[in-house]
Amino acid sequence: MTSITRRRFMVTASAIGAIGLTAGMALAEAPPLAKKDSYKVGFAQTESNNPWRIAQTQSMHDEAKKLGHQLVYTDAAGSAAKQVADVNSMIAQGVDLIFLAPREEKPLIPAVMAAKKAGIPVILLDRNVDQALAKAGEDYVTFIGSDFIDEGKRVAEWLIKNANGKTKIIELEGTTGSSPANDRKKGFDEAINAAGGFTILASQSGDFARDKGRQVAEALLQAHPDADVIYAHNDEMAMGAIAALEAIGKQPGKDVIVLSIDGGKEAVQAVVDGKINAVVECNPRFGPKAFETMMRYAGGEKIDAWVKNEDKFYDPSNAAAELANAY
Ligand code: GYE
Repeated sequence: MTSITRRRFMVTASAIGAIGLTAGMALAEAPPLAKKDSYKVGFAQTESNNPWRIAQTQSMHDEAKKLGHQLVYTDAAGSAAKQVADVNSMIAQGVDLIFLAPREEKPLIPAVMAAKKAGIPVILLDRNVDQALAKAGEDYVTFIGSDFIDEGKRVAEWLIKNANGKTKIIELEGTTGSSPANDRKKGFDEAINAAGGFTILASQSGDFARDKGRQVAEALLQAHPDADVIYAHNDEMAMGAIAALEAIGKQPGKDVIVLSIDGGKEAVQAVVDGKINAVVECNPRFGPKAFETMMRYAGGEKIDAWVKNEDKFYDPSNAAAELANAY
């Protein structure tokens, strides 16, 4: 580099830096977190209508308390618009960092960007945002959560091995536009289609909710009375499907194979009782990993784009033994 080009390079670099800082424009990196003994931290929850969410919230509260951090908690009550408003209110309150469980992949992008612009780092918990619109390490720090594609695939693999001639599937999808619904469908459908011999008769959203799941299962069972497998993207909808089956005199787990994801106590008990055939766990106890990741970030460590949770698998071979450990 000649001295002229070097000088020009330095001028350009500092000009970009100045613009970036004053205008809050596209910074190359997620906002830093200053080192402190205790933090005021936001946790923007999506809803509290199931044991999974309640266990996650409890775990966040417990860990914050244990470590002496203040937790500013909001519950979006199932509305992405409210969740965006919740994040904006956390920004206004000047929290140090925001843990965000984005209800859907696209609608929460403005919240992530608003926090970034305000210089507040965001850690995504349990659900992800659209990867074409926001990036780990740039727009938010990292995504902590399970491999949802693999969860769906593990359900499919169990079915392929244990179907015993049952091949006609009803799929109950999670919240439309959420990363676990998208990915649990992708992982399952791809593996099932690759195996051959199975038919997905219908696939419809039950919004990860018990009663919605029951209603959708009821309607789909009526339209497809020959269905002999129900794959639900979470336990709540699986429990709803069990109620729908019992209401028409079918035995869940026997006449119709029931498969689920989450692995809460009620579902693991249903495996023991023979009403659910297999469940892939999705661990909701995020507190320790969330705060540990935050502290590593404050310490200047480079955080991977994805901090992965490992999930167990429950079927009749281990459900009774694992029941006590299920949330
Ligand atoms: O499976 C479901 C919850 O985002 C992984 O959301 C989570 C899912 C979980 O409401 O029960």
